[in-house]
Amino acid sequence: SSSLPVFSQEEVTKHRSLEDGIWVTYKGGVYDITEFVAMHPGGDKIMLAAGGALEPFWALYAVHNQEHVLEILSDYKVGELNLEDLKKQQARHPVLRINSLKPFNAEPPPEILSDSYITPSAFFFKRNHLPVPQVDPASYQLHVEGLPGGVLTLSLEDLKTRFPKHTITATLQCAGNRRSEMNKVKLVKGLNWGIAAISNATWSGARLRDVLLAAGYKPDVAQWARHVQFEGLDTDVTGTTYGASVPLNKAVSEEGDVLLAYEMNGEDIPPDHGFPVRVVVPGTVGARNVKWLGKIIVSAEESSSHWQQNDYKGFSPGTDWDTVDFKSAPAIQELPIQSAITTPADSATIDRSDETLTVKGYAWSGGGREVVRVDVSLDGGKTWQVAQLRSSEKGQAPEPSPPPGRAWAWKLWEITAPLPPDAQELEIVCKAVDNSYNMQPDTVPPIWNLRGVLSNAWHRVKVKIRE
Ligand code: HEM
Ligand code: MTE
Ligand code: MO
Repeated sequence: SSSLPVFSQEEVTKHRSLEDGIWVTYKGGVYDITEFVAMHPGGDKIMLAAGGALEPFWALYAVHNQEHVLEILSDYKVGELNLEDLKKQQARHPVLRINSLKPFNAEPPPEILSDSYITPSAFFFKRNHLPVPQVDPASYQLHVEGLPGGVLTLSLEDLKTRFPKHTITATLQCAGNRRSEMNKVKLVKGLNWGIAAISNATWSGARLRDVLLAAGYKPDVAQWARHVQFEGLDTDVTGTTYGASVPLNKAVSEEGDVLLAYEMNGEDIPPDHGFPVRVVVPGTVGARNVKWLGKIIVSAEESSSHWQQNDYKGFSPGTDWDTVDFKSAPAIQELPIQSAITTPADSATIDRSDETLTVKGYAWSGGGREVVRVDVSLDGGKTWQVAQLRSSEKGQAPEPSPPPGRAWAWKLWEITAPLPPDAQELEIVCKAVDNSYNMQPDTVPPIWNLRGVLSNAWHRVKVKIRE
């Protein structure tokens, strides 16, 4: 194999169509699979990997963990990937739909979300306000300030060895998820996210509670302190860092499960997701889950950052940019009940001969509230059926129910129903219910807001039936 040419990722990514050829990479090898695509037993899905790595897809479809699959692949080898690109590769897969390149913001195609309960890190949505900082794990320091004991400074090693390692499964959702549906009602300010600015992962690290206790936290601190502020190591051109805060009681509660996470899905957190340490505040809007964490400050005040004070707040549909007063609304913390349909895609065509239709999606609620039901309609909301919920990978035993108030992870749902006999078009709708019986609003206009946050109306998808 040493005689094969070496290619850059850029070169591989140019090959994403039948005309240009279809190339993929696997464990540092480059493969031209143009001829194989039409023979693939798994059909069109193979095109999702075009121009990128196979690994994250094969993590979703375990059927590929077989000798004969690797033998087929080996027939198509055309070269090696250069070493630098091999190292960088996993973080940014070309299947991601890019919302902005600088800073990097991207979401996966929706159907990938419901293909696995745990979202592979390569497909996890990426939301950055500022350039991704390169942090050297050997010299990394975390400062904990504002407690009577003075400043506590921890290395990555300290964090890993001085505190018990705790693992949770938690869904992160950006406040701007589904913003594009608000944009259709009336233009809003912000990245035009589809329905996939939400993902689910396992996170491991030290409990924030344990670190605060080690830094001198005692119950009497709660007499003056109300918030825990976080500062990232990412900065804007003026040197200002990303920042956010959460209520002190969430941070110190034994049931809060707030982590200073150094692992995502069992591996070091990838650079895009906050390497080497991010705070994971389960049940809380993505924006408070500060990445590349540099500083923790226990305080009487909320974070003074732009993103805590003048962004990530909800307003009336009647409020515009001339009248908005950001001081008048609280910072978003827990998020409302949410669900969406990941397949079929909007304006897909279904064959009448299929006889049944399978609809899939996700559902999640903030604040540790558990999703207890998802209703699906095939007729725009006139009649409803209850979908099947799942909280583990397909084919695996269901996870035990989380303790009340600590349902941090989403549920995937699915329903297979007969195609209505006379319809030529279907309007598929989903809505979820959590254990406080919170439900989603049926339309967007009453919840429209100028920043396009908290977009959680019933999700609607129209499909055509081909006779
Ligand atoms: C099934 C090969 C890429 C999705 C299979 C099977 C083979 C294969 C041999 C049948 C396995 C068996 O039943 O024993 C390959 C090769 C690939 C590739 C050589 C790359 C060059 C992909 C990608 C995806 C994918 C990128 C998804 C994005 C699937 C699915 C099935 C499948 C969903 C199962 C189909 C079923 O259950 O009937 N593939 N595959 N494959 N493949 Fe791939
Ligand atoms: N932390 C830092 N330091 N910088 C950021 O820009 N973005 C926040 C949050 N933490 C951000 C951050 C926002 S708005 C969201 S939605 C989540 O990170 C996204 O996390 P992810 O990129 O791991 O999906
Ligand atoms: Mo966000």
